[in-house]
Amino acid sequence: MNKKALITGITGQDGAYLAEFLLGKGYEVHGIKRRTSLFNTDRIDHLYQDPHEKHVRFILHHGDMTDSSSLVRIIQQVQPDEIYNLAAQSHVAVSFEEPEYTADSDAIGTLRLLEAIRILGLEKKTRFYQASTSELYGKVQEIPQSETTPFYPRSPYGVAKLYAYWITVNYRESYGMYACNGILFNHESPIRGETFVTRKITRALARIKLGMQECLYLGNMNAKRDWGHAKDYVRMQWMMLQQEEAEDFVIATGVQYSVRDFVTIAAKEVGIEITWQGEGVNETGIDQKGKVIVRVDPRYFRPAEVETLLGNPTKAKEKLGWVPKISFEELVAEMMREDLNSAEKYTLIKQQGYKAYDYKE
Ligand code: NDP
Ligand code: GDR
Repeated sequence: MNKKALITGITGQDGAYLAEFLLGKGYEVHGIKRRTSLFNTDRIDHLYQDPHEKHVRFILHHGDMTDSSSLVRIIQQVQPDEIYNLAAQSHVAVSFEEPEYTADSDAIGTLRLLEAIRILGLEKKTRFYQASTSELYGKVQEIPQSETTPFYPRSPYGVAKLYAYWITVNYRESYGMYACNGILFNHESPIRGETFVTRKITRALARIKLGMQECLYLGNMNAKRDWGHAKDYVRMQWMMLQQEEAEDFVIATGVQYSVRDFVTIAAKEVGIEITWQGEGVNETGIDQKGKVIVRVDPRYFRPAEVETLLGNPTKAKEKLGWVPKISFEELVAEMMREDLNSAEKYTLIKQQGYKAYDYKE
């Protein structure tokens, strides 16, 4: 019998990579997808299997983290061996604009899943992974951050995830469930959402390179992050559910760069040398022809900022033998290459008089 995994947030960056990874391990993979007016399955289309065929191992269910009835129904039907709770309103800046919804989906949504497991009597069968985050550290109390560093979240997103973290620990301790938190630092890829800073940068630089856009507008250029590749991080999510005992782990590279560094390194990949001038809201990035291609727009500043994050992944290395396989430079190069390809493809399609619906101007 194949093991069954249920992934919430399967249409997201991690959901797509994890589904692919688990299918490769022979799992039957079930995913929860919320109703949207368009398909919104771009990241998982290559995994789709016609439900009319025999031996289908990839199955989608309609459900929502804010709707207990759907979660209970799906878990009852699937009887999963493992649940990966990746669904979330995951954008920190947006959480300031939609704080209540963020709490409902990210905090209470996690409680709904844990309660569903309990109500259905699956505490001993179903293992639970919670997508916790380095945003829990927020205003950092220690450098680098490990499993024992105190939390100090700085956004409605971080606070919602703090609840989700502790309710996962609480259900483990109260009901003997195998439930654990992966405290993951930022991880990126060519399928990262377009409004997170890395993807925003690689997408814009590709367009600037091809003359499709003049300038890239960013917020806090000094913010520092510990950026890894999503493929390395989903492998770790699975590893965390294969242990004898459930434990929480920090997953990070242990190296940090600023947003400015990211822009400089990504630009080099496409042959653009950036010189930085000015500071704060007046900072600009100038290319070798003297053209300003990066400006600061205070619209992208957050009401409270997380200035610096740097993870200490020693526990994951020592206990699970996990080390990231993809370097920062390889990550940036891959993202840059993919965004350049998409922009080139879009230009060609447009030149032929067609519309490319999957590319946003
Ligand atoms: P994405 O934003 O790419 O994906 C989020 C997923 O959650 C999407 O499938 C989205 O669906 C789904 N979702 C959002 N709200 C609901 C809802 N109410 N009901 C059902 N599904 C919903 O995030 P990532 O893949 O990058 O991250 C995965 C998880 O890991 C998230 O919980 C995130 O907070 C957490 N995390 C991410 C890190 C990172 O650097 N990527 C680091 C640490 C933690 P839709 O496609 O319809 O929007
Ligand atoms: P983050 O990622 O908030 O760390 O959350 P994001 O890429 O949005 O921001 C990283 C840093 O870059 C600064 N920044 C900008 N950010 C965005 N989005 N757009 C800009 O124009 C811009 N300019 C500067 C931000 O201020 C910030 O300091 C991500 C998400 O995936 C979360 O779900 C996850 O939990 C954490 O990573 C770990």
